[in-house]
Amino acid sequence: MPSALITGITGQDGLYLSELLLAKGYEVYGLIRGQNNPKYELVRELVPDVKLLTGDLTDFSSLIRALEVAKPDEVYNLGAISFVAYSWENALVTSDVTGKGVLNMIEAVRLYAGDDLNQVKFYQASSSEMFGKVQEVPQRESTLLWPRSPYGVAKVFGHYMTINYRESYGMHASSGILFNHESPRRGPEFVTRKVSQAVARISLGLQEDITLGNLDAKRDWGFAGDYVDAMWRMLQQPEGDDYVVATGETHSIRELLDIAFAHVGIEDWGHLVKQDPRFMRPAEVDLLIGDPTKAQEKLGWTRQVDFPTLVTMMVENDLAEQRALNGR
Ligand code: NDP
Ligand code: GDR
Repeated sequence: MPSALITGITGQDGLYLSELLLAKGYEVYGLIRGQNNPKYELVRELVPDVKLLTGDLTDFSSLIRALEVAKPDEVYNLGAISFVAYSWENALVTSDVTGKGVLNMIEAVRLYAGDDLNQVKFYQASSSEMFGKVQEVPQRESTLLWPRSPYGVAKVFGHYMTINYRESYGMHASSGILFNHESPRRGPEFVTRKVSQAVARISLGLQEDITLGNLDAKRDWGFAGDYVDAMWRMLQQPEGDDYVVATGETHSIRELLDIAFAHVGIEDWGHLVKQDPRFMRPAEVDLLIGDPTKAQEKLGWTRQVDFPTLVTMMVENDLAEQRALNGR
């Protein structure tokens, strides 16, 4: 039975990836931080077969200990401070976790694996946010990186460290440059879930309006369940490599609002959406659109869920959740 260690187990991707690996017959270990993590029960409930180990990406010895218990064939480094807006106000801790945390994890893997470095395959969760002020449209593996946030800069560090460990030590280390991916499990601080929750609550009479930032930003949004499959496929290749994972389509926040509101029968949402500079970013990434050709050709990966289906899935989930919470 193959074994995998996942950091970021309590996050959106950690949960989908554990379900995928458990279904494939893996023994799955998840790294969980903190002395009383509020998401512990959620993980226990959704993926009870995952074995949880205590550790933190900023605590090197905890990573070594986790590797010695899990004895993994595959390590998926998904743990990060992942909210871009937060990273301006918390740039140092973002650098420590999202940047240096990658070095801690991959160095721990190198030391743990010893002479047989290829016995442990490593996946790094890199991000389209590294493209930032885009130098090419669509963005591909070779596009020049120009990050626009402390988060993006930290991810660039982790990306190049992963490549460096592959080139320096011959490790099976892959960097997945994933574009935005969403789901009903997305944190409510991210714009898709913020919108799906608000639209559900507005249609049920529980909320009057929603306050957002830049409505003209464009993202290449896919479904998280499809994207964790690409992570797994990368580690099944004969060698580590870098792959862009994206849909190849881009949509604005306005289009997101159009589809979400239309699903609850509201065609004209202008009076329901307010804007506040609080939600604007010091430097914005205006247009992200990825070219997933390499992932399609080399990994045989394709996305299954399109944008309208994703948005309606999220609104439906929030309608059910809000009805249950509020007895409607
Ligand atoms: P989430 O924000 O949902 O999850 C982040 C995870 O990281 C949580 O489990 C969190 O744990 C954990 N974490 C935070 N700090 C630490 C730490 N110091 N030590 C160990 N773990 C820590 O992110 P997603 O699931 O959406 O994303 C997974 C990864 O993919 C992240 O690295 C993200 O940056 C990257 N990514 C995500 C994309 C997306 O669109 N979702 C696109 C491209 C990249 P806790 O619950 O304890 O806070
Ligand atoms: P992003 O996701 O920054 O792309 O990072 P987010 O959903 O936070 O923002 C997407 C775009 O929406 C605009 N926006 C708002 N965003 C939020 N959160 N709240 C608002 O009210 C709002 N109004 C407009 C933003 O300005 C932005 O342009 C996500 C994370 O998962 C990262 O970890 C990951 O690396 C990238 O996706 C790819």
